[in-house]
Amino acid sequence: MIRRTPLLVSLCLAPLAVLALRAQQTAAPRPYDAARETRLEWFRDGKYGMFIHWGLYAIPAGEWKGQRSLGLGEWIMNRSNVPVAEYEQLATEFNPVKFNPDEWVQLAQDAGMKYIVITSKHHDGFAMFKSAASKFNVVDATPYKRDVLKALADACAKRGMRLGFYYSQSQDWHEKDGAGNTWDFGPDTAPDGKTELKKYDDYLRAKAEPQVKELLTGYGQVALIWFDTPRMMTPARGQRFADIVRQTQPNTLIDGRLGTEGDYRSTGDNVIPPEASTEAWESPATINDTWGFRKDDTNWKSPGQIAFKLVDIVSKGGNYLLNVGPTAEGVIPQASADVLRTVGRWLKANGEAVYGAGVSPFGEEFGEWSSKNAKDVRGQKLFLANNEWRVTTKPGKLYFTFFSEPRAAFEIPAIRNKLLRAYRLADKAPIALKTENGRTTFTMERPMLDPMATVVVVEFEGQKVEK
Ligand code: H79
Repeated sequence: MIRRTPLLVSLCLAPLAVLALRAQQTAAPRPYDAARETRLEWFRDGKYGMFIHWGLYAIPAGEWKGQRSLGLGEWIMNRSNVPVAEYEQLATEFNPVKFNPDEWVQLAQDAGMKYIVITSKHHDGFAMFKSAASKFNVVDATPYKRDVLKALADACAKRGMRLGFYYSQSQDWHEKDGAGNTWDFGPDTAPDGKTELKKYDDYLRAKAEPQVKELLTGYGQVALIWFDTPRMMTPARGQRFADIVRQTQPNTLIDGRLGTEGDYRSTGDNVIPPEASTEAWESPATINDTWGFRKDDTNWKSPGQIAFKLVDIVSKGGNYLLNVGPTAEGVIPQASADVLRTVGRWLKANGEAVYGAGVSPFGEEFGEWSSKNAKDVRGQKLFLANNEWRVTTKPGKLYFTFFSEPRAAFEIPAIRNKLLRAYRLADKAPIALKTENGRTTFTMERPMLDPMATVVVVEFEGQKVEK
């Protein structure tokens, strides 16, 4: 069961939206839906996707009029209260001459990622595609004049990469009736938090709904639409978007932040739940501390950290949607590309433990709830994570991934199936299993083959683990 209230989201969203998000994330398991399960097949197998946050905010890159603007790069218009008329001027400077969609797709492939999700329109309201619903778009408002989503869609189609679009359906700081721009247009709601002060449905019908329809008609097969921050999204409003998606491209997935039920659950930003769930879910995450490019953020996660999060997520039944933030010139920062390629090389040798793999049959390896009444930074019961190893499964196989060298012989958690043999995944070197008093252990050769993460496959009799 996924159950958490993301800190950033709780800090930032209007209280109503927080309730909506929380309700969605703690909803009871849903009835089996065969059509949904079919739509989800590639997603469940793929496990690892590239998120791309790219927009006008890459130009200021975290600095407005010589002043550092703190927070997420793509939030600069909000954090620095930039008036619409002034922010629009950024479009006249957007000319990403180094944008090479083939290189981006090649990077995702080298990284071992199976899908790409790119911002088609973030909260700033700027469309990275040609749109008849708003002139504030990359073709009509910039000197570049080219539809970057189309170029990326073509490159993805050519290379067999699935492509989805992030679309901020609710917040649109460019529009007087969109949610979120309080500095130009006043608050979205009265102090009661309910009475709406903007003609929100006018905005939805005039811009957001037509643009989502455009995304689903002009760019080939769309893997998914990634909605975000469902402020003021009643279930009925959400349903209007769901209907557009289903009627236009029935196989397109809907993420968990539409405001009505989607195809899978989205965790909070950068949140990995402490427990496994068999319902499809995805954790959107940053590779540094921002989504949109910031020139001052070089706090890149290491390949080892990324590999751990990926296997951790997979062992809990989820997907990892890992973000990169290209520069205004259209370049994915070299440091982030290097990290991704290092993890990609690891996946080349060890991907069998990741792609299409099932959840851990155990769970004790995740860690434990603090027995003291401690709370974490989100105000929730503290979970003390253990990061030494994770396990994923396929029929007849357990994949134990070690992130640090076991300090003693490793005891395989008890299962009823007969254990057949063990070997290292990357080089197939056999590993001896030793059974004493019904307990089976193995000892890995030291130093471990890959200090970042070494996978040991344990084969057992039968298809499924019996406990
Ligand atoms: O697209 C990425 C984020 O921009 C978006 N979701 C991911 C995928 C997102 N929208 N809202 N939030 C995340 C929560 C935002 C929190 C903050 Fe803030 C923005 C913290 C700092 C900047 C709002 C503005 C609260 C403080 C300042």
